[in-house]
Amino acid sequence: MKIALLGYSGSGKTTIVHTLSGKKHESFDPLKPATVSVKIHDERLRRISEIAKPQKITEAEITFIDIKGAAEETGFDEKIIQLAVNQDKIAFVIPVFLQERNPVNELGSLYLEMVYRDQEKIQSILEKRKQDIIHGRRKKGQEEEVLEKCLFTLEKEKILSTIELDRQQSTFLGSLGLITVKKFFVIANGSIITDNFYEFCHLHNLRFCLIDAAAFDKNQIESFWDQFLKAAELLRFYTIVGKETRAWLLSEGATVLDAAEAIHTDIAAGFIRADVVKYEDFISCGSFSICREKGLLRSEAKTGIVKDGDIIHIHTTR
Ligand SMILES: Nc1nc2c(ncn2[C@@H]2O[C@H](COP(=O)(O)OP(=O)(O)O)[C@@H](O)[C@H]2O)c(=O)[nH]1
Ligand SMILES: [Mg+2]
Repeated sequence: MKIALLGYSGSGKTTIVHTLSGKKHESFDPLKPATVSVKIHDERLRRISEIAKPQKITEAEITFIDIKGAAEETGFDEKIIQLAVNQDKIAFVIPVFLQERNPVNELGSLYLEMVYRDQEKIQSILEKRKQDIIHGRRKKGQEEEVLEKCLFTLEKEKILSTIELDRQQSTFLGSLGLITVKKFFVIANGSIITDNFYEFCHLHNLRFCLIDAAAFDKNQIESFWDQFLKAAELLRFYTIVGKETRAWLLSEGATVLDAAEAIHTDIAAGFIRADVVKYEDFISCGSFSICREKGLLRSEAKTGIVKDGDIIHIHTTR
């Protein structure tokens, strides 16, 4: 799971990654950002492993892309934006620890910068397509309608992830390199969030988490990751296979087939069904078979929705 950190210079991106990974890194080439993988400290995985007694325990991992910040006055270079677009998720990093910076204004600027960037991009795509239609090289179709709808949304200063799209429409918009198609979330760097910051996030449907990166209390790591994953709309599921217990990440709303896909494409291809047990039930019963006897095991077809904490055993044809 690759997460791009996007924020103006000095917002604390590098400090956050350093705090979470324990590794020093710095990239001097803006187009080759530092890429740092961090294992997610996971108390549930530890407790599952106490019962399963595996030889190997594998935590889920987040890869942070520490993208070089820009000054708020100049904004981000197009190539930098493209770097962010190419990752799975984008987090806005906003400093709330500095007296001299106004977090709401800074978040507003970053948000609007992305809105205006997509607006310009769609305007130029539409302009080109209009010329093609005028000169008979293209017929007006559904794609132009979607683009008009997007432009309308952006003109209202709303991001494109707020539009309901079918699969075909999202594939089409995804192919255009638009940034606001991706859902953003916010990492507030500091210890306190003001009411107006909270309200801004709420109004714009932005989930957020808080990290005091420079004075991080290691005892808070578990609750930080819980907050972070909720903000990023991610959940964790677990597998106990052979001699390994392992935690995995999935996007909220993903299916057991998506879970199988995350493990291995072969497992998804041979998918028959999945046995699923809730984390709490597994801990109280002590095994899958007791969960089954107590009626606490659900058998899911491909479309079953995975919930945070599910322990999943996938049956395959191979
Ligand atoms: N007090 C305080 N200082 C911080 C915090 N996060 C970053 N800093 C300081 O702010 C400066 C910029 O941070 P850096 O991580 O380099 O920002 P970047 O440009 O976004 O990568 C550095 O001097 C950090 O030590 C924080 O949470 N609290
Ligand atoms: Mg930095």
